[in-house]
Amino acid sequence: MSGHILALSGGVGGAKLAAGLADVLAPGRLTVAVNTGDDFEHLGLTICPDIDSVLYAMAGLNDRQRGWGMADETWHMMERLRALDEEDWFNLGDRDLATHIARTWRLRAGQPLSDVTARMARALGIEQAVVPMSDDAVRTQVLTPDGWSDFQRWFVGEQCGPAVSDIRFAGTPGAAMSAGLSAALDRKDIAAIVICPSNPFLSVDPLLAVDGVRDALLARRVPCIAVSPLIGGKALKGPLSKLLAERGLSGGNLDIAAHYGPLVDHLVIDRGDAEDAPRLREGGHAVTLAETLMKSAGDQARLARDVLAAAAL
Ligand code: FO1
Repeated sequence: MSGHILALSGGVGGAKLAAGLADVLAPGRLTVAVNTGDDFEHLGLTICPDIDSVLYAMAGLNDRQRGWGMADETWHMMERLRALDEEDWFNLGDRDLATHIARTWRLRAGQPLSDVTARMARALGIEQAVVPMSDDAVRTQVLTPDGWSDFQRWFVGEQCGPAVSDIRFAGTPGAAMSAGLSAALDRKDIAAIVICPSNPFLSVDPLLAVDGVRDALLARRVPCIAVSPLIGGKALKGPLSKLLAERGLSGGNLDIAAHYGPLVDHLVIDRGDAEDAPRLREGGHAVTLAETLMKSAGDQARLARDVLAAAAL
C-alpha cells in the first residue's frame, strides 16, 4: 500500500470518510480537499461548515448525533443572541464559536483560507493536509419557487423545504484551485482519488466547478473511486433523496453512477445494494460492496480500508 490519496469531501458523510482515511493512512499520504460552497457570512463571521466538519471529525471532536459542530456543545451564546433579538436560525455552539472567530479575524487580516485552515488543523493535532477546494469565494445557491437562495438559508433556514429546480455555484467559473488541491493532483506519487459519500449535487459538484478540477479528473492516470451516499436508494441525512425525487430520479446508485459518469472508475456501494452491481458494471464502473454506514470511528476506518482496497492500494 503506497502512494498519495486525494479525497474530495463535503457534508457530514464526506467528513466521516475523510477521518477514516486519516486513521488508516500515514500523515504524508492523504490530502483532503473540502467543499467551500456551503460557506457564508453570518453575524459578521465567515462560516465554513464543511471544513469544520472535516477538522472536527479528524480531530475526534465532532458530534456524531447532530452530524455537524462539536460534541459536548453548549448554547449560552445563542440564548443571549435571542435575548438581543438577533438572528437565531443558524445555531452557533459556544465551543464552535471559537472556530468562527479564529477563522474570521485571520481572513479579515488577509490570510488565505488555505493558510487559516492549515493553522487550525495543526492546532487540532491533525497531521494530514486539509485544504479548501479554492481560496476564492464559491457560494452554492439553489433556485426555488421564491427565486435564488443562498445555500444555508435554504438548507438550515428553510430546512430544505422549497423544491429546487436549479443549483449554481456563484464565483465559478473563475475560482482557482487552492495550492494544496493543485499540488495533490500534480503529485508524481498520487495513487488514487476518492470522492467521499457526499451529496453529488450540493457537495461534490461545487468541487468539480473549480477551474481545472473536472478536466484534471478526466485526465487522471490513477483510479477515481466514489463512495455512494445512498443506502437502499436513500440518503442517510440531508436533502439528497428529495433532490433526486424532484429530478424524477429513482435509480439509486445508478443515478449516482450516471451523475459522475467518466469521472469515476469505481463505485463503492452498500452491501445491501448488491443487486445494483451488474447494471453498474454494464455502465462501465467497477463495483465494490462494503458497509457504507459509518456509526463509529471503527466503521469509518473499515470503510476507508475497503475504499483503498478497491483502488488496489
Ligand atoms: N445545520 C443545521 O441543520 N442547523 C444549524 O443550525 C446548523 C448550524 C451550523 C453551524 C456551524 C456549522 O459548521 C454547521 C452548521 N450546520 C447546521 C450544518 C451546515 O448547514 C452544513 O452546511 C451541513 O452540514 C451540510 O454540509
